[in-house]
Amino acid sequence: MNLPKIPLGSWIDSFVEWITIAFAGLFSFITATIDGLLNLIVNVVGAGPPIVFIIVLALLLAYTSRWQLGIFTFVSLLLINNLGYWESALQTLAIVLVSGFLTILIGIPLGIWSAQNKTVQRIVMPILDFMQTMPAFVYLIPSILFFGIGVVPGIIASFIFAIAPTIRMTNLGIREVPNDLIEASDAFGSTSSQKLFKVQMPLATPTILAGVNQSIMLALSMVVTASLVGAPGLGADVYRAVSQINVGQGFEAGISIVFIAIILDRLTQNLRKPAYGHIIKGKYVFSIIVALIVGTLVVQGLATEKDLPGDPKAIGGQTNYEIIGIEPGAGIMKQANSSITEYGLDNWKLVEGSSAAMIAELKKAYENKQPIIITGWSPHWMFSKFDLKYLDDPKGVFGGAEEIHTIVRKGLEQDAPGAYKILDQFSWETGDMEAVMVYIEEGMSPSEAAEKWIAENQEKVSKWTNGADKGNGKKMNLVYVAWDTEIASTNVIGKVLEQYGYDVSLSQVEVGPMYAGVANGSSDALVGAWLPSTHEEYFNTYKNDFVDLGLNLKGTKNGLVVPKYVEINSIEELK
Ligand code: PBE
Repeated sequence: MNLPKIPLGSWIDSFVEWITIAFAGLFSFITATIDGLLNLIVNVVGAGPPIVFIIVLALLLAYTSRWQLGIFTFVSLLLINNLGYWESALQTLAIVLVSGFLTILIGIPLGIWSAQNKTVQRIVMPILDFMQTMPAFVYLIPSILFFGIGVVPGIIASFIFAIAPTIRMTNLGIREVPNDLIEASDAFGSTSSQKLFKVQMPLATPTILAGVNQSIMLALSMVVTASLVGAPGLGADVYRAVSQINVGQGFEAGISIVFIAIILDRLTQNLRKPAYGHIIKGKYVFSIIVALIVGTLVVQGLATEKDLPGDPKAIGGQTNYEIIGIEPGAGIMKQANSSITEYGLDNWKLVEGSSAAMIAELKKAYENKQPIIITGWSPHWMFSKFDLKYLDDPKGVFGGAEEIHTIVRKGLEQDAPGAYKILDQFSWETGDMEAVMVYIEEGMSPSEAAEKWIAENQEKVSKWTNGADKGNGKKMNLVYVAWDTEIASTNVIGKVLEQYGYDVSLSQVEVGPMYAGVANGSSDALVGAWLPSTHEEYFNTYKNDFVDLGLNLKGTKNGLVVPKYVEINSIEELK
């Protein structure tokens, strides 16, 4: 059968585009509210020196879950602080608390509603199944378009992923209230709200809280995923560690997440029946906590009228002092961080995420003529699609024009001399690479774009394959990172090798793993080594374990990029 492909993807695209425009106002309201809530929490928990918060939380845990848990909380939080993950831990805690709060706010009423109404239940339950099984990553994509890069899309995606248990357990809890009790309350003539609040809810509370506890745990499990779109915290630390193959850092951040999970789990499980509830009444303890929170807020409100420095009309105020970055392990991220120190841009922060998320953010800002600063590089299709400019970099932090090198594993020359020769002879110009990138941006798949470019540039390609032995089905693996430049080059050279008889597979990985893969021989080659400065560190770490075949392209550039309508011209003007 030869049915045409159903354009499901493009329908979803148009639908999302429509929502983005139609509900722009609502989305900015939600973004601002969640951001505000989050800052509030970060400010309260981060108000005093860490030790104050540590002691308060340890006492609370001891109260709800016995003294052993109190000691565990005290020691594990001290350890997190000692390892240098305190700020991150607070961010993560705040993210989870906000997701948890939203879950309760929306999940419990929905659960009650579906317990009272069969039709609602029939509609809600399959939707919940869908929400839980759809890979959570997928929610990130529209979330970026709706809420921009940063913590908010991360929270929304976590919330969608995590809300199901709260709704389900609330529904279940209320339905499980024994029928004779319901009949009794009916017989006494209670109204349905009396029945709900005096009979059903109190009896269902343990089940509902178990659902909330599950939701909070699920939200915590989303922190690493959320960091892909720029949510800060321990999740971002883990992601960075993966990106740079930093085993030690990954473990430290990971164990910090485990500690937080244990603390939150025990706290939410025992909140209703505190271990020492018979000694001090729960309501006193919780009043003290509330008083502490309110007190901190009041003191802070009085002390901090300051807000961010400078003129709100200046670029900093308009962009929230954020430079939109890409994958944390990218060389350009290191350069962007040193530009912040070198130019003394103390108020600014670099948002980590991914190239795709950055581009989405650029598109959105560009359509609304809003100022934005991104980490940009050329060749790149964004320069042909948007009117952009590099900010001058008088201190040369982003290095000068660079080369892209081809690097292969040791032993490839003996094992696959033909492929080695092709990789060695592979060389093209920025215009070539840009053409492939534009094809992809216009909707072709990377492999179609590569095929099209190859068909149009037979002469160039024949110079690469000149004198090389055919592949005869020999297997070849190429590694690359999902940067537009590398997607283009890797697909082209992959296709050329394939057309020359090799059985080629492409693996998309993070930056560190790309270098490590070729160095340890698990991959055959990479064609995206930006040298000498962008990937200097990775190159130096692994240079004795692979073979550098020299450049395949020259004349690249990295820097901070803004749309032309932004009125500054130099990084110095960010100060
Ligand atoms: N880039 C594109 C990469 C190299 C290729 C500039 C984003 C980097 O910064 O590592």
